Order: sequence, then structure tokens, then C-alpha cells
Amino acid sequence: FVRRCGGGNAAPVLRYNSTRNSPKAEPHSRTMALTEGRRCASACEEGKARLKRVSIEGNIAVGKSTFARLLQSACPDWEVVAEPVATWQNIQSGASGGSSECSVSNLLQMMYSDPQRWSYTFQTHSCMSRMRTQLQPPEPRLGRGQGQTVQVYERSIYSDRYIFALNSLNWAEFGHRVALEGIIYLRASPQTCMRRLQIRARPEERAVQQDYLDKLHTQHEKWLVDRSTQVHFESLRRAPVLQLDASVEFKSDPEVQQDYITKVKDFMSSL
Ligand code: UDP
Ligand code: DCM
Ligand code: MG
Repeated sequence: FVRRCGGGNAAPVLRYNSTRNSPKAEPHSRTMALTEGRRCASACEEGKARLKRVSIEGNIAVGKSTFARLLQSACPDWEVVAEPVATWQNIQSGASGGSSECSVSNLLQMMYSDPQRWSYTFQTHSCMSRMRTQLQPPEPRLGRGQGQTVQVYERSIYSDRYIFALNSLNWAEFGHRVALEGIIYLRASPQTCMRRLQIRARPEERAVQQDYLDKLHTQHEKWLVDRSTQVHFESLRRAPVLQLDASVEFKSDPEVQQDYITKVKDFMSSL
């Protein structure tokens, strides 16, 4: 799963609404654009009081990316940030010491092919890449003059932690800096997710079994419906959850889309 490449290993931030040009990140997300977030931290501090951060959570292939794209079209002032799956499929390393050569690894594939060897590495890397993204201040142009800045993330470090893995981040230090005001839970049966996973047909996910999606579903339910998962932050424990029924085919139903967008806007106003 490792191949050679040219140089350069900057970690990109995938946003749906950037006006800059970008290469295709994933085949199914043509409108996704790529920017490198290098804005200074003080801008974030300034914007803190007005900042609303919400994550979209849900099982693998439930429709998070699909919904995120719909949300970005309906709410162009919001910053909707895609899960950086494409970067996990293209981890670049090397290119140091004057050499322009580096290698590219598909860490997602490595994780599914040999979970015992690669799960920890994958979880650590994916969570750190998300952390880097979510610690960045909002794009300066967003929410100007409207009294609020909204950032919507596809998944969060909290699902990395409470759904997929326990990892070694220093949570006491970082937890409050990536706090969420609310969570959108796209809820569907694990059977629906399996059907969509097969439609999407990511090569890396070919070996995913129904049983695995069942377990992830249970974890989501415990965290976001029963709220019985032991979480480590008071604010996260209290964060309101908007449940949307993702078992309906919202992708091809404009009426459902309209209804869900309205619900998200109302939810956002209530935070
Ligand atoms: N999908 C669908 N109907 C829907 C929502 C999604 O058929 O109402 C399909 C979508 O086109 C994709 C697959 O389900 O092929 C998984 O969707 P997505 O990548 O958005 O899921 P994610 O893993 O981001 O939750
Ligand atoms: N993934 C994972 N662990 C995480 C986050 C994601 O194993 N902490 C995997 C599950 C999917 C892929 O990454 O195969 C992307 O997730 P999705 O398809 O739900 O967007
Ligand atoms: Mg996705």
C-alpha cells in the first residue's frame, strides 16, 4: 500500500465552500475544495464568542458527506469541513534531508487489511489530522457582520474517541479548544449503512462486515441517544443532539432535504 511520489507533505484541510481551485479529493465529492489552513490563532480567539461549532455524526456510509454537501449548498456562509479521508488514503512521508523522494501510504487500507498492526496508528493519525483541522480558526470571510460564525464538521475527535478508539491524546489540554456546541446525529439502521457502503464501494472497505457496523451503531446510540457513554467533558455531556432520520433517501428527495435543512437551521439558532 506504499508507493513512491514527488515531494511535499502538507496536510490539507478539505472544505466544501472554498472558492480556491482544488484537485478532486474523493470521487463522490466533486464540489469539495482544498485550502491550507494557516490562519493565526488570535483570529480564533477574537471570534470565539460568536463561534458555533457542530459536528455531523453517524455510522460509516450513513450519508454524512452527502448531507454535509447539501448543508453547504443551503448555507453558503457556514464553513462545512469534510472528514479528511482522502488524506488518510494518501499519507506522504519522507522527502527530508534534501531528498525530493517520498512514499505514499494508504493508511485506511492498511488499517482494514491488518487491524491488529495498524488500527492504533490509524486512529492516532486520523485523530491528530482532525485535531489539526479543528484547532484552526474559522475562515475570516465567514459570518462577517452576521453576529455568528458557524462551523460544521463531518465527525469530530469525540467520535474518534467514543466510537472508534481510546487514544493517547492529552484531553485535558485540548478538549475545551475543540468543544462542540451541538451534534447532528444522522441515524439509520446498520443495515441501511451496509447497503450504502456497498453502493459507495470504497475498495478499502470491501471487507467491512455487518457485525462491525452493528457495533458502531450501538456505540452511536449509547453516546447520542441513551447518553450512557461516559464522556470526560461536562460541555460534551450537555451538548444538544439533533437527530435526523437518515434511513430515508434524503439524497434524492428535495422535500426531505428542505425539512432537514430547516431543522438544522433552527437547531443552530437554538444553540
Ligand atoms: N446515499 C444514498 N442515499 C442517501 C444518502 C447517501 O444512496 O440518502 C449514498 C451516497 O451516495 C454514498 C453512500 O450512500 O454512495 C454513502 O454516503 P456518504 O459517503 O455520504 O456517507 P458517509 O460515510 O460520509 O456517512
Ligand atoms: N474511520 C475509522 N476510525 C475513525 C474514523 C473513521 O476507522 N476514527 C474509518 C471508517 C470509514 C472511513 O474511516 O471506513 C471514513 O468514515 P466514513 O465513511 O464514515 O466517513
Ligand atoms: Mg464521509
